[in-house]
Amino acid sequence: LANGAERVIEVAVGAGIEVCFANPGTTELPVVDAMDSVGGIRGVLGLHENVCTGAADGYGRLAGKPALTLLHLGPGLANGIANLHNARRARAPVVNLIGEHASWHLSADPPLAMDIAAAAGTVSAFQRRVASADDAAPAMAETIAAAMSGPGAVATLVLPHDHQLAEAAARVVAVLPRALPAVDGRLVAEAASRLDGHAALLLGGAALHGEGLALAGRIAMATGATLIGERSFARMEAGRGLPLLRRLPYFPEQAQAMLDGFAGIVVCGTELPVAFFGYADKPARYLAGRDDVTHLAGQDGDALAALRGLAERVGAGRPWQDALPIEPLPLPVGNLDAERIGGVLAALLPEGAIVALTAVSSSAPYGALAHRAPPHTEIALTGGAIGEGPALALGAAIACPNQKVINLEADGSGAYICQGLWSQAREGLGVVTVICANRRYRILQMEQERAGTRPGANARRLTGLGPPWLDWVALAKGFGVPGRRVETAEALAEALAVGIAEPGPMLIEALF
Ligand SMILES: Cc1ncc(C[n+]2csc(CCOP(=O)(O)OP(=O)(O)O)c2C)c(N)n1
Repeated sequence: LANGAERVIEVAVGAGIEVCFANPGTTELPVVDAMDSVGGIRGVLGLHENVCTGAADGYGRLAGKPALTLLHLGPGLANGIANLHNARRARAPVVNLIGEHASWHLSADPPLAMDIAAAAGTVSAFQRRVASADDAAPAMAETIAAAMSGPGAVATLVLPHDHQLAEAAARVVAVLPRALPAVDGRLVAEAASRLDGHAALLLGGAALHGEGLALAGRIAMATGATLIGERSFARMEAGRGLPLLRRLPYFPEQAQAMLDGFAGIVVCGTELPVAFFGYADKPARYLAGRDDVTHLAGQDGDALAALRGLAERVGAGRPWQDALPIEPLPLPVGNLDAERIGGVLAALLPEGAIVALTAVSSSAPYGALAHRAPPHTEIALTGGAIGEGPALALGAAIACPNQKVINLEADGSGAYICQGLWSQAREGLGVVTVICANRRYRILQMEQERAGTRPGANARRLTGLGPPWLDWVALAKGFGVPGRRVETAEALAEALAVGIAEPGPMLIEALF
């Protein structure tokens, strides 16, 4: 005999789920106990719900199957929403288990009661409330299926406490994800006719790694088209020998200029590119008004099938080969800046590493060099909600235990979620966090400079991060992670080599 919570865990384990990033409360304790009585799930405690949800995002992107999150009622879910938003944008498969008050107690309006459905609705492609203990297993099966449908989705199950505890009949349930929509053959033909040496293939989603990227490389070799990667990508492979992707710039006039340079654009695995923000005097929808654009597959489409069709159509045979041999990168020297940080990382990166690229204004120089580093995987901030790096890295390291994870993080962003370091230490994960410590919200100051506003006292105080200055080595130590502060490229290289060699986590404060 089993209770509702145990049925939920049984279904999860049966579907191949192995990890639960949790921050439980009283209403989730039956699920916690069920993880022990049923077995098969590794519980990972996050000291803030955004650690749990960001880790589930990173895990889902790399494992290709969902992790669970276990969050306490509406307030716990609310704390995790920013990174569920990033997960939704990444099309990462995530299954949220949200405890709820006993169904008979809810009408008493106890202090933690909140409109869970409203909160879940902003980030979930699917949500369901368990109606009885017997409903727990089928509800869980539907939720997992929703998370695994299409490229992946955030799906949420709300579990009233009484239904978790009540005895539940054994039921045979099937997890039946929805398949990806079929590719339109006419679009494939149209796309094939557009691609030549003046055209570009703008890629996102599954087109940025593995088979998708290899197919894109073959298509580029066959047609001469330039490959471009979407800006806020979920998972991308880069490095020597892999197809070279140009990266779409952040600022709209630069992105527009890049895309305007091509006659004929095929978009596959992502939506038509738009600016991060709308500025009255700047471009916003980069491909609007053009008649030489084919949207072959969107972010919920079957990018792989589309590329397979396209490769066949253009007669793509030869795999990608770089036009010129790529020399290993030299190690930069001198005082640190974003360029030198990117240079040191690209030069020392071990093959097969995973780089969580969340350093906002300091990430771009690394991106420009990534093609010259050994082959590796990058995961980025998809939804622009900062404060995800250490959590993404946590999830990535659990999904890929044999790969080194390096989180290139900014100090402002890292301060949202520094307790993620504690979970890295507790789980003994090989994560190196490099904090690009420019001691300000630099991107906001850049935006102000671009807007031509003269910063007053408030503007300076609200975009500067000190005094007091954050002491990242002390913060890391407090969370159980050894740290070093460096101010030169030479010292960064030395510290990074140590971090890469050590099995456990390490933090490097790169001050500039
Ligand atoms: C959840 C969330 N809160 C606030 C913002 C607004 N915001 C965007 S960038 C930024 C500061 C970035 O500073 P930092 O992380 O230090 O990176 P830098 O710009 O210095 O490279 C802020 C506050 C956001 N994007 N997401």
